[in-house]
Amino acid sequence: VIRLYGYWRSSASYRVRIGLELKGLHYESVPVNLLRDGGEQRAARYRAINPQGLVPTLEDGPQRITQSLAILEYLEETAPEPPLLPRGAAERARVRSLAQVVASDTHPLANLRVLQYLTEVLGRSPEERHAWIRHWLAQGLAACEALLAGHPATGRHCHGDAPTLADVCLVPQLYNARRFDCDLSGYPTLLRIEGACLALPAFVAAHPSRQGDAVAG
Ligand SMILES: N[C@@H](CCC(=O)N[C@@H](CS)C(=O)NCC(=O)O)C(=O)O
Repeated sequence: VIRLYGYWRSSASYRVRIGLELKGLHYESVPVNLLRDGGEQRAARYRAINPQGLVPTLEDGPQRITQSLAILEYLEETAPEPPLLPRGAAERARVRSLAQVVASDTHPLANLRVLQYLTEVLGRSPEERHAWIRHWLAQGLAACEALLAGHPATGRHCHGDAPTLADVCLVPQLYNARRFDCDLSGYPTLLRIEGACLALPAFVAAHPSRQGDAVAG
């Protein structure tokens, strides 16, 4: 049994759901409510599963894996079809670097705990919090646009005509940027690729709005 501890609106959880769906793997969702009672992810019960106190965590039988990219690489190795990485070393590096622009350098800066620290500990206003989010998301998305637009390896998707780990990271990041009202008009390539992804059933099934713990509004 594969079990995914996650939260409907968490973009790192969303990445893993897309990967599981693309590979056609059946899994059980275990919701961890990031907002209830100061965050279930921080409670001792969940920290026993993931000491970092973050979602997602994947359990595959006796294996327990944290960090969405490590989980996705694990899925790639244990369920290689359809592949989410291209074949050549340089091509794989391109896909991984696109994924890491999002996962390492963009998403962490607008993560819940960072935003809570800005407002609750440093006393920043909601406007300053918003400016922070928009600034860092725009930097990350602009970098993705520059890396993808006009690159010969960019196709219908970030790399060629099938989704890879780069698409798996990009689509949740765009969802996240919309939540925070970011202006996306400067990223036509990203929007085109997002459109191609959202036409695929795996991306539809993994969408936050389709999760059992989703809250309206
Ligand atoms: N690098 C981690 C990031 C995990 C992460 O930051 N998860 C967020 C949700 S997207 C979280 O659990 N936030 C809870 C918090 O900040 O307290 C990964 O890719 O799995």
